[in-house]
Amino acid sequence: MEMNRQGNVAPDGEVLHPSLSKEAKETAEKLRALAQSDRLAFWGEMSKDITWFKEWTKILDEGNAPFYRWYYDGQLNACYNCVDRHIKGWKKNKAAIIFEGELGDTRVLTYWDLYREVNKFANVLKNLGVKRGEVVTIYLPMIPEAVIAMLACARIGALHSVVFGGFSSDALKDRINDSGAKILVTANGGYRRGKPVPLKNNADTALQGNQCPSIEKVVVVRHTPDDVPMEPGRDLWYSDLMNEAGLYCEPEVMDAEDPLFILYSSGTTGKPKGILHSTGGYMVGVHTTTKYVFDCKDDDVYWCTADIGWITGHSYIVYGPLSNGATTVLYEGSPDYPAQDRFWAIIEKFGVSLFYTAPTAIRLFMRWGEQYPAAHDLSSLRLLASVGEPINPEAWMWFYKHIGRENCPIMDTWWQTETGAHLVTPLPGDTSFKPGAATSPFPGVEVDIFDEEGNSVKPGEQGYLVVKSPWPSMLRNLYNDSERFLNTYWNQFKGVYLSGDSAKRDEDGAIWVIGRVDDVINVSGHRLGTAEIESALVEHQAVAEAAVIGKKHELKGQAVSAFVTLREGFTGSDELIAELKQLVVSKIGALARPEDIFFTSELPKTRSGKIMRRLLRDIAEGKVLGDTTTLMDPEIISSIKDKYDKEAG
Ligand code: 7RM
Repeated sequence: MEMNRQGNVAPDGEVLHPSLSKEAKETAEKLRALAQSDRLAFWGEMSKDITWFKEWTKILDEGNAPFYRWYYDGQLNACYNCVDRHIKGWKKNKAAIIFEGELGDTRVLTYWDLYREVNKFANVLKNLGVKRGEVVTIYLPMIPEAVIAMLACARIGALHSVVFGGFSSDALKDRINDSGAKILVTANGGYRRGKPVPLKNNADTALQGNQCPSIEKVVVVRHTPDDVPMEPGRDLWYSDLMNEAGLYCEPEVMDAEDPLFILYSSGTTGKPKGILHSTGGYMVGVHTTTKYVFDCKDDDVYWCTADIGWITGHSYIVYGPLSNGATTVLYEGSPDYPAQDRFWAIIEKFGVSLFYTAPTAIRLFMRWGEQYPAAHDLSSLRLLASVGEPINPEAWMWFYKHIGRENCPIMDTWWQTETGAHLVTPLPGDTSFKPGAATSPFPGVEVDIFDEEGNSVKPGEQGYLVVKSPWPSMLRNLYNDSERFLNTYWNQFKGVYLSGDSAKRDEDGAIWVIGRVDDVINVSGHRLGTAEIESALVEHQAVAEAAVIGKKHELKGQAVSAFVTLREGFTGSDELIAELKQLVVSKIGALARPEDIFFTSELPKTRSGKIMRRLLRDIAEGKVLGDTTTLMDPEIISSIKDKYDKEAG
């Protein structure tokens, strides 16, 4: 039904926006009421949208908390839910994936096409000896083969471990070795702003000299015209294998609690954590949120601009939209290539109706100017959404006005790799939006904000954002590291999930996420651990010690900023700075490159020897120094500040 959808900004900044439809409003009310009256019954009801080979009879097992089990006597297959069940009716001919290459090449895969390709690649993997429960590493650009490979793994019960194509060979090597993958799927290359991304070369570097002993075969998708060396006996062309593969592969019957995938994510200390998701609960979580948060309907064209290498790509490019039988757009390139209106051209070209992107991108668009979206017909859009970091109210309003043209509500979705699916977000049926607030828990999710003692804080007070009861798409464990799983998420407050974010509630109860409380930094919506970057820096012979912080950055949210002490006999220079930046790029990837590196003779430490990064952040951001009472030597910090203000500030 048509409604007058004129936005209206209230004096306090609140945006009064009519409900997306009468139906959306009723749905939101119904979902919230059901979840309120019986949380588990709500999640039971939601699970009915999933096709189960064997219906579950038990919804939640809390016996071995926090190793929760959801729908645990049910059986299903995630690939079957995303593909097979849609080819039985009219959706057989519906576009499942619309791929737009950086060069402007378009490929459309219908559900039937996707079904065929996935079946064949599932057979390829089986022919290569991949068994249920084993791991396949996927290191691909944003091309349909990435989705095909993921779903093929799910079909045969293998776990995929997707490594973001922007990660370096070292990062790839670490992730392969942690997971013990047998097969690596990569491409001869990808595109980034007209330049080739040498994925296969990176893979070769990662594997050279038997550095990844678990890898038996490398499957290479030919995506660019570039020639790459192929190692006989190890490297195989994707197209050759597909030509020989059988057309049908029976989907494995998986238990709800069988793992679906691993995805590595940065944590507070040490190496990235292998976050493990299950099949049943994850599918219910991503299906339900895609359906209700995005109001995803059969005639929508949905576009999420994230990369498949991140959880947003897993949940909201692949599993959520495809499980809903939606059309999902896959774009390989950058927002400014060949021109700064590329996103708006894509929306216009495909008639995108649901658009999900990140605040860092929106801030970039703001800087480029509203003339770029203004030059395009964006009238197909009906709902916008944001993820990755807090969206500042100015960016929210710009998004609302210049992209949504005051006709589209904005879903500011807070969630994490660990949570699998949205946990805090408005719903499309809402009529009042607070720019900058993730707003309310999704129905059936119990979040709270705690002080140090585990008491709920008062409105206006900042505290730890926690989840008080289990939810279906929660991570099940860290791969091969249960102890770290318990320590990171569950040991601060008993029986309560610690997100690592801080937040506050306003007088109306709306939740405002503030940011990380730990040593995780957020660069353009990408999670990086300070520890990873520091250990890359100290590998340089000149570096004695390094402290990395996230410094406020207008576009990226945070920028990597490093404080470095040098070994005896070395002095800081521009060349050394360049070398150190390059070292970080080669160890982790370009997204971790430090924006600035500052040499200092000492780092501020506590009596127990911990580097106080928070004080360094105060210095870098030109703030008044916070509490310095726990420092071993308070003199040091003021001398660093003086030197910084003189040289860098
Ligand atoms: C989905 C994703 C998770 C971290 C999380 C937050 C931050 C994400 C929002 C947000 C404020 C949001 N997974 N974050 N979404 N902060 N508002 N809507 O990003 O594992 O890569 O990162 O991202 O700090 O803990 S992630």
